[in-house]
Amino acid sequence: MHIFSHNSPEPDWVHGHPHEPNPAPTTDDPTLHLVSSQTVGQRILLEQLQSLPYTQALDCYIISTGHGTSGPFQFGGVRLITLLEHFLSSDELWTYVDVHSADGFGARLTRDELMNEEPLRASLLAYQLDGQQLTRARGLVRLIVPSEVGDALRQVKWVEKIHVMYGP
Ligand SMILES: Nc1nc2c(c(=O)[nH]1)N[C@H]1C(S)=C(S)[C@@H](COP(=O)(O)O)O[C@H]1N2
Ligand SMILES: [Mo]
Repeated sequence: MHIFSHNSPEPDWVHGHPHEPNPAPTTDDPTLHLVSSQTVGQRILLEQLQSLPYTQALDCYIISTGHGTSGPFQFGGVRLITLLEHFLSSDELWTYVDVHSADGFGARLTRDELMNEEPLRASLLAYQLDGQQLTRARGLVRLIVPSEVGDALRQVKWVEKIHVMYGP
């Protein structure tokens, strides 16, 4: 059981990712933690994710600078904005989220970008890959940002914590 600080410093990955992708998750548990300074933290089980509206992202590529491109993949899961709207009250004035993985990786997404995505190119918390359950080894639960086609730095495997942030 992890205790997450509400006032954590800037994550290292905000300034770039010098390292090679990690090959394996650090735990087997796909449970997510939604953390915000304005509400009580919430655990989100895989079954809860699966009960929210299902969305697909077609023609996704994982583009690695080090070891080439893989895909196209069809990922399935829950839109990140859908999850946030479901678990946060509608009067919360959050402005961005930091999505952290169990191995210390992560990506930042703004509310503006999440609200303005095309439905079939939307950022997902993915638990399916090409119609099959995504395995833990392949990243379950994985953040997929279809619009990112540069270096895979937003395609976060093993999402563990979504930190809701306020202000600029
Ligand atoms: N949790 C986590 N996610 C990650 C990384 C990582 O090290 N840890 N590396 C990123 C990088 S640099 C790449 S290239 C891709 C590799 O994805 P793949 O293992 O599906 O090919 O994952 C991205 N997501
Ligand atoms: Mo990479």
